[in-house]
Amino acid sequence: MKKLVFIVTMIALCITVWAQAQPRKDELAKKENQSVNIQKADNTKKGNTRDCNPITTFPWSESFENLDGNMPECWTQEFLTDNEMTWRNLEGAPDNVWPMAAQSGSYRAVMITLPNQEAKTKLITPRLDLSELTNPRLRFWHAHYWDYLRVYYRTSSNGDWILLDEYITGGTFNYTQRTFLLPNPSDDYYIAFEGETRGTTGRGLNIDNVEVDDFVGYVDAELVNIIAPVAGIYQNLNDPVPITLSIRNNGSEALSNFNIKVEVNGVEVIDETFSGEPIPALSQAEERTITGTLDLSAEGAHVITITLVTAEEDQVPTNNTRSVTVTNNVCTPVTTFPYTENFDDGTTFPPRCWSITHVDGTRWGRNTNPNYSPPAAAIGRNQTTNTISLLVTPQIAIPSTGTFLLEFMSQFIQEVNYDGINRFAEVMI
Ligand SMILES: [Ca+2]
Ligand SMILES: [Ca+2]
Ligand SMILES: [Ca+2]
Repeated sequence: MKKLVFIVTMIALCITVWAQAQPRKDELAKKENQSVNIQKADNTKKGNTRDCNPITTFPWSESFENLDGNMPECWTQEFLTDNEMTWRNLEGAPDNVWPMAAQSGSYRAVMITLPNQEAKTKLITPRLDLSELTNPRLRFWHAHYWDYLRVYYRTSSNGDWILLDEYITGGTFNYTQRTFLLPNPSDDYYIAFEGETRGTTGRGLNIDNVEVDDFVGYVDAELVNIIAPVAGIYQNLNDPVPITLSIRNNGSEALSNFNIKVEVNGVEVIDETFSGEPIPALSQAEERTITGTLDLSAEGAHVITITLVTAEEDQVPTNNTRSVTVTNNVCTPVTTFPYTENFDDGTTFPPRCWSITHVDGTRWGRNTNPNYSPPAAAIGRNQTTNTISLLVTPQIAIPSTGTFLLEFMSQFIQEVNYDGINRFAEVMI
């Protein structure tokens, strides 16, 4: 018997030596196939769920570290294409993988094919018993270029996979963390990361730091953006100015118990209890217009600072406040003549009480080229053909008697660049 084992070993060694002596062009493919076979065998052994108890202790996480390059126990893989390509536990960047490292630590799960190969494989977590959790939350990091990633869950080992999210537009070039509340928790729950490699341009799919925990008692209201008022210079803001906010609830429970505090130049002008529909837990940003409005009719710059103040302590108070500056010019009609604007004062453009209407993309600006009306002129420049923009004077109260003359200096410059595609036209006043 010992002799037989020896002979078999010698034959295996000979095959290995022969394989190593093959031409270089076959080597990469062979290496890949070998590692696939090893992983398949490994998965069969380690992915055998008969020996795997469900995960019942949370937070639960998988960092893919300290596994001697094996995939973690009780994770399984499901091949969806004839090209059975496994997810592997990789360090560094073999096979041209991008990114070239793990998200943290040294290892992550990677699915990559050789150039011109396409494959689809699900990497499936061990069985998770979520029955004791109030708000089971999934977090994971992923990165991939061109290849596709889809994330699924199922609520029993023979249930249908249900799509949680997909990342299929160009890729996620740098590691990005995703967070989800897991729907329909059960005691036989699985999450699948489905990689789809897409031939020559893809550089592999990377997953790291998969975490499932019970997301409870967490408060984080975020003021994502002040949608209105929009920062800028306005004229004669005499009407009440509405406030529209983009609010995201990063917390674990629906958010309704908070106040919106508004200051203008450091003076509180609104402290309103939120009265709209509650914003769901872990929501997308939602747009809400509050009841209070602003009086910005006074002349000058108004720094508007808005803060969300939650009833329970906010875990991330740094994202609760945003500011926007709205400058109001109180403009009265021009009544003194002659009236002149030479665009030479460089402090603001357009000059006070002038306005610009971007009808179709032309940009008006001030230019100090000495060839123009020294030392500066208003320049309207378009970079595509046939665009229109209006540079508008202040309101002029022309008396009903007398004769009033409009005079302006202008120059039209047109350049067509050598490839004949873009046209740069300038109008100078
Ligand atoms: Ca890791
Ligand atoms: Ca917050
Ligand atoms: Ca001038």
